[in-house]
Amino acid sequence: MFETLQPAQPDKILALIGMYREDPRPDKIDLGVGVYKDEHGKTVIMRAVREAEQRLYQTQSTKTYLGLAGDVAFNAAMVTLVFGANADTKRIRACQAPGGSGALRILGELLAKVRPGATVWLSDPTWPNHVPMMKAAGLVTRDYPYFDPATGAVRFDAMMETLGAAKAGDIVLLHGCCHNPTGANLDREQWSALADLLVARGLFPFVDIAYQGFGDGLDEDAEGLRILAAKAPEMAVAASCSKNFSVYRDRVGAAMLMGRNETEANVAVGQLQSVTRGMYSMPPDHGAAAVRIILEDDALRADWLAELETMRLRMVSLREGLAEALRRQSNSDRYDFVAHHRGMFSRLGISPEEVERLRVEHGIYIVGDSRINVAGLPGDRLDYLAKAIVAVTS
Ligand code: HCI
Repeated sequence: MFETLQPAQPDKILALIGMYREDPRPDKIDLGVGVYKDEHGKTVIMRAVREAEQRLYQTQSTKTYLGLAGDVAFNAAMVTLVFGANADTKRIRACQAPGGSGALRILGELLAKVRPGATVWLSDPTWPNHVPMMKAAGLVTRDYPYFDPATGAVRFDAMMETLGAAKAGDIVLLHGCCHNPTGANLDREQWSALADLLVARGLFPFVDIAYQGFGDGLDEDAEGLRILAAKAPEMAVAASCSKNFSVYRDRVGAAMLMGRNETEANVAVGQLQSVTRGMYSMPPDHGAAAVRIILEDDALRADWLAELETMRLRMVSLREGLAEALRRQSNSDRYDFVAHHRGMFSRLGISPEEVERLRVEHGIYIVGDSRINVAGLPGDRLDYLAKAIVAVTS
């Protein structure tokens, strides 16, 4: 059976985890996979998640099936978290999914079911897994310009021009906040202009929001998506709890869709559940149950928000620290964009060979496209890191 198979290409981001682990150098630095780490380099379980898990352990009396949509109270709480308290919830439906990735894939499957072979536009660059996920769902992928490596800014005019020429009915995949891998994001006016364009051209917005709360704040990070929701007749959203609740391995996410009216939204979510039935039936419960307990309890929610805000502010300050260190070491403002970017990532704009030299010569691990995980930055060794970056690039 398997004799004709060729070895699969490893996931380049996940492969870095193993390489870093095997590196014996004590001063190695891991800026690879997108996982939040504290100042000790640890990905800790958040206080509210620990407490919610304890409550779950004490009170859960059965592990019988919940149903295709998963935990319906989790789904309702996620709709409010993402779309906001004033959302038109009559037209919005959600289905719990195994992580943001699971949400992306099942929504991709649903869109391909509605419109076989439809085109989905992806930002250039985008999270590398977007491409195989959308293709596996049966969609055709194309790129819209997004990032200018020379300035570290969004190529907004070029993006609008390309999307302005897309066919009515095409799907546009957008990063809700904290763009992965670049860290460059749209501002409020740009979201608004983009929403007008999508509506005018009959394009379908599909938002991937995996880092809500890691950029400018929980509500601020959802602002673009909410601007879209206020203007667009229909949309889809893949939300992840992996990062903002730090529940990576528990696989917690939500696939959401907004229909033109309540009837269409109900039919669409029913079809989404028939997609999951054909793939894995039901999502895992544990992490979503913990998230639901937090979101429904005022005190736990407040503690979660406080810890999330500490994480966010740490990343903002590390950005400022690295930008300053790079300015000092390079005697230039080439890397100032690192301080203006938001979220877990920035793309430094150095070559794959320079990235390789950072790993081999300095034990510094970053993704081949020169994406750094800001949360992995060592606050007390930023000049050491900046010096190494300057050394391999000059
Ligand atoms: C990231 O690092 O971009 C997010 C984490 C991730 C990476 C590769 C596969 C799944 C998740």
